Amino acid sequence: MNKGNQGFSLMELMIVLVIIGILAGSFAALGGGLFGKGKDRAAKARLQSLAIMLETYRNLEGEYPDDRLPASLVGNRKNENAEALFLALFNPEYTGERPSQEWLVNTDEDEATRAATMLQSRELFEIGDEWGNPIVYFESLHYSDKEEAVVLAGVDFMEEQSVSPGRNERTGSFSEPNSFQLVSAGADGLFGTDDDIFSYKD
Ligand SMILES: [Ca+2]
Ligand SMILES: [Ca+2]
Repeated sequence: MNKGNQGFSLMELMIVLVIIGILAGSFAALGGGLFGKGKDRAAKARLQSLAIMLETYRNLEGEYPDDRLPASLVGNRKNENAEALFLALFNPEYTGERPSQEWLVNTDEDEATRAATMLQSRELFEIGDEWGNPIVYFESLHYSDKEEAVVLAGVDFMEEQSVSPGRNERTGSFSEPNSFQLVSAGADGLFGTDDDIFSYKD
């Protein structure tokens, strides 16, 4: 038997390795894309379940949670309406469904002067999105002139951004004029970009 036919030549091996490399690369890209989309879906689902909790809250309490901190707790003026939403949903007297404690973040790392919720901690948490940034909450009673300073988690730094209630692009009037708006900064961790997620938009 000719020695040259006994196995793969070096050239054949290299071709096979290149093909395996290309296939592995495309599977990784495909998997990454699917994973990214899955996280977006989970983020949207989180906003939707939070929106249902707010409707439950209104059924039980007669109004949506306040998006302002009580005067006794006003601190660094950052993440305030996200913190107000946390205080409302973790109020010991509230009997409806609460967000998972796994969702809680505290990107501005502040504390209340007293433990104001059913949790032992004095931390002024925010309800966070899938990427660890606060979900911004606007209650329709206070849309006018509302501007929220939000501290973003970032990767190695703390970044601050100002966020205002969303308006209809055509008419300029506030979206959801009789209820509330929930907004996540999305995968890029910045508000005002295309991947932002809204409770009131598909
Ligand atoms: Ca906080
Ligand atoms: Ca964004």
